[in-house]
Amino acid sequence: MITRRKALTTLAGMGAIGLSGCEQNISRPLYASDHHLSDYPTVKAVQAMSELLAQKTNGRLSIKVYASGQLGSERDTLEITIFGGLDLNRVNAAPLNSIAPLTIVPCLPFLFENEAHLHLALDGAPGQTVLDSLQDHGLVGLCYYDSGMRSFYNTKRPIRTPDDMRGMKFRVQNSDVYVSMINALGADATPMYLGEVYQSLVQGVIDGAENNWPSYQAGRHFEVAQYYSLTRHVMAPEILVMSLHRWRSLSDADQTAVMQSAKESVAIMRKLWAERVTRARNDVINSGVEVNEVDDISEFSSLMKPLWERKSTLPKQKDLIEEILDMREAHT
Ligand code: GTR
Repeated sequence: MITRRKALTTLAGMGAIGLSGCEQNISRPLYASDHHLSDYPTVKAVQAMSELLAQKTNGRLSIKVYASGQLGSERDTLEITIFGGLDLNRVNAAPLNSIAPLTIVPCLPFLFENEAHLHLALDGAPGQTVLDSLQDHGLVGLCYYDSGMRSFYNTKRPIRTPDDMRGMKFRVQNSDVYVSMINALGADATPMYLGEVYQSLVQGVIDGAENNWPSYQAGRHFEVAQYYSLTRHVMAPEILVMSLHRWRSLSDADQTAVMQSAKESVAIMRKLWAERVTRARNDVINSGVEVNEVDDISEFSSLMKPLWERKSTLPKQKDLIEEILDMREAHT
């Protein structure tokens, strides 16, 4: 496992940070972290952003992505990004929950009706409100990337009702929302870094986890957990953040170039994402995984709804939820 100390030593070796954590070298590319392997759409999207950025700045600015979690877990690398040791970080919204409370909203189960609703909300005012809120926490929210719909998978049996989950241990991301969600369904939650899930499934430390098709496939979890049940309970997006510390060191023109390149990479990512979902789904189904639909999803959603109240007590969170719910009608 990559410890925070090891990640910091690596970054110091790269010249990203001095031993004091201060900026040493500004004539290098921007450094970005991503948990996923180098062929994953999020990594490719940031690489595409790098090309756009280089075009806009005559090659002065570009991005080097450290993929495959080389620099550590999303939570650890976020801390490093906040203090300025890393420039960019592509993470899921979930590990931001304990840092910036508005990021809890897009992680709420069954908030988005479908992809069209999600895009409308994230591309519109609610999405911008969440991105803007990151500045109070040492980060600049650049853009969202798609992360599809998360569903449960496990080593034991198909999940058709919450009762089927009883007694099982599910790995979740490091977020209270996810822990509460699993507990509300009557199962046990084990927060864990994604990189440890495969081995934990093999060893029986956990019985299952939840994720979208591409992550279920990319992490090879489908080889061990052969039941994938389409609950589609969460559509928490990926977020590309920049260290506020680094952002402030850029000229206005360079800030604009970074922001525009990030926004332009979103369309590229959406195309890559759609292709990857299709490929991952086909690969997984062809490998013999048992995939099942859930007849009555309200059995799940009704248990998870009380969690909205408990996890979003701030007026700003409540307003955001209302705004997003109002968009449900608008997209039809
Ligand atoms: C993936 C997401 C990762 C990470 C992962 C997880 O879908 O792309 O950023 O959040 O899920 O479950 O840890």
